[in-house]
Amino acid sequence: ANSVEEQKFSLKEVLDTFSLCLSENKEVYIEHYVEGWRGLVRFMNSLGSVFSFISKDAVNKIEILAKFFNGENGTHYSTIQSMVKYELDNGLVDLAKRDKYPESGCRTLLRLHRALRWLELFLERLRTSSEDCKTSVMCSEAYNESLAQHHAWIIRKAAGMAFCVLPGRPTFFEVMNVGTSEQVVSMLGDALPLISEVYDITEKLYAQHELLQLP
Ligand code: 1PW
Repeated sequence: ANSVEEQKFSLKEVLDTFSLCLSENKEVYIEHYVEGWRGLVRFMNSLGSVFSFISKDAVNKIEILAKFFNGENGTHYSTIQSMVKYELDNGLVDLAKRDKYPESGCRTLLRLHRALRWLELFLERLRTSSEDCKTSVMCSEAYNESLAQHHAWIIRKAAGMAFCVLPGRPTFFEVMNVGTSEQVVSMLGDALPLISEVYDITEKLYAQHELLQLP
């Protein structure tokens, strides 16, 4: 990204990307999902270097999905629905343990999907928080309620340390580059239902196909 783009960065644009994810018949476009994640990564990186260990894994997952999407079987990776069907029909998913397909689209997207729940819970806390609320507390509460359950002890430890040095609520709102705190709150109010819908649709799809515990 050049500096002009960096200047333009606003969390609103990032969250808007997630609203492009849904097709008319409620399928989730992988292209926009991945694009939304790229924006979130830029956001995390702007929070400081402690977050780069967190964003590094997200970047890795984004690149795996982008490779599928741009690859020779890319048409099958147009939506999460088509990806699940294609990979399952062709036996391209390790269901019990990581083996022949350690980096299937399905298991890779599941990691981002779980992290999206964290984001949703965290942003919801931010939205309803008062001025003296601590971002570190909101962030770790959201984490413990969601993603932490899927992480090994060592990762939970490292994540907890990163949360501790999160900037305070005023700085955090500034980094979002949305405007006044009232504007942030209203933007979050608009964006969260969309993120939550994308999350719910993906969750249902994965549950239907018994993919929620993919190794
Ligand atoms: C303040 C903004 C908040 C955005 C939250 C999204 C970030 C989610 C990334 C957490 C990554 C922590 C370190 C990596 C852990 C991986 O082991 C784990 N990956 C994820 C995304 O949870 C599981 O992936 P793996 O090891 O099964 O390939």
